[in-house]
Amino acid sequence: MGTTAPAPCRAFVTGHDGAAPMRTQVGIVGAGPAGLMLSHLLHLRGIESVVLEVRSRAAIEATIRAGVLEQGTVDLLTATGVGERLGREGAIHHGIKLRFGGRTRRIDLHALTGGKAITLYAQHEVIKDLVEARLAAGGQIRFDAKDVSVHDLDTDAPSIRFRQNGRAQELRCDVIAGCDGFHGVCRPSVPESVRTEYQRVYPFGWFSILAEAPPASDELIYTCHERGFVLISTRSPTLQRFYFQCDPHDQIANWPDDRIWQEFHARLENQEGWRLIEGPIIHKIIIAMRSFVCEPMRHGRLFLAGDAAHIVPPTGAKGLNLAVADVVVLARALAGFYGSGRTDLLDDYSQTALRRVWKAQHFSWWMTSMLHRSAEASAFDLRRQLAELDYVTSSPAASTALAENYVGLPMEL
Ligand code: RFL
Ligand code: PHB
Repeated sequence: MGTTAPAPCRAFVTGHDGAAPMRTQVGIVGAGPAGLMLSHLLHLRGIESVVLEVRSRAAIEATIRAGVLEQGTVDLLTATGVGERLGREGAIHHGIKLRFGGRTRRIDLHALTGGKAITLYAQHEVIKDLVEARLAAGGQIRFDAKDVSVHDLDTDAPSIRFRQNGRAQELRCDVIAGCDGFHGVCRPSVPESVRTEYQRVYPFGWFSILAEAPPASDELIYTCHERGFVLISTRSPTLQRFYFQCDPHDQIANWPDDRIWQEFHARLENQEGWRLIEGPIIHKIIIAMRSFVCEPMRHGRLFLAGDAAHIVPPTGAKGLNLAVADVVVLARALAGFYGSGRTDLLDDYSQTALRRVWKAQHFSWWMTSMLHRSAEASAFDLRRQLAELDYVTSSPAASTALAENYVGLPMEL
């Protein structure tokens, strides 16, 4: 990075068809949790940004994804003034359950982590809260920004080109944050010769449903059954989120509602008298599962954050939380850059973020392999898997390791 911090400047909106290009300090691609949270944190530090989002506001506010917020994510949203509705509507869970071999055991997150917990609050509600906060503070989010491309990354004056309402526009900035998710344009804009990608694709996926039903359990249940994994989660007293392990190439059309409920009942019911409560299914989706990391997370003036740089299988509930942890590191580094011209924090961004990313990768891979049934598993593997679950749920040392990771490692660990 250059050694002098550019002076702050106000973003203004004009096309580049003959008019002056727009200018801001940090150009952010993507209005997911990473992009919106970064814009919010930068605003609180007096740094300007413009967010460019390919989809409409209605679309991003309706996309159903994550549900589990780590303690650190909740604390950050609260401390930065966007946690009011989360505090009212989020459900705090002090434990999770693991079900295997016909029994259910509880991991007491609260007791094992010195009072921490997780909060169930849907990702699209976090998105709504952040969009509202940014717009109320005069922040610029350009929805429906098409054909976004990033340029001059290895200079001090990178730029983003896009089309809006059919008009070609350019946004000049000091720094670009690539927060455009796994399928975005920022990561592929880093030359292949300077990035390394680490990947594991799993031979199974998750069939996910939203059902209008009362809660099936007061806490999440992660189940390892001989027919495959099941997760019982929740969204509200009237809406439940359930998942079962499936073939990632399966088709939703193969799963009429009756067959879905039969599969849940077959995998969940045991001698303990618990029964899943059915209700109308209002959403079905099949999710493929992969672990992925791109290194480094920075190229010149482009900084990648969140799913643009890494993907975890959802079993550890880490993706959104990792995206937030990345932008905490990035916002602090940018504050150092604009505040005193220091560039060391930006230079360290990738290394600092990756330390936490790889720990979350390990945890997500571990939870996934411990809880899913693989077609290639031998009788030995199955016995070993049950022994591991038995150990994890009965040894205080092992349960503490699970709990500490599940509620979230400290933001910069
Ligand atoms: P996102 O959310 O994908 O946002 C990227 C945004 O960029 C936009 N975009 C572009 N904009 C402009 N130009 C382009 N060319 C663009 N290309 C894309 C997109 O429209 C989008 O708005 O990435 P971000 O911000 O990094 O956030 C990551 C999280 O969304 C993701 O990791 C989580 O949803 C993962 N995840 C979970 N994470 C948790 O922490 N806890 C959970 O409980 C949890 N459960 C889950 C999950 C993900 C799931 N699915 C569907 C993969 C459960 C599921 C089922
Ligand atoms: C969810 O509620 O969507 C959810 C919960 C836990 C996970 C993944 C997803 O591990």
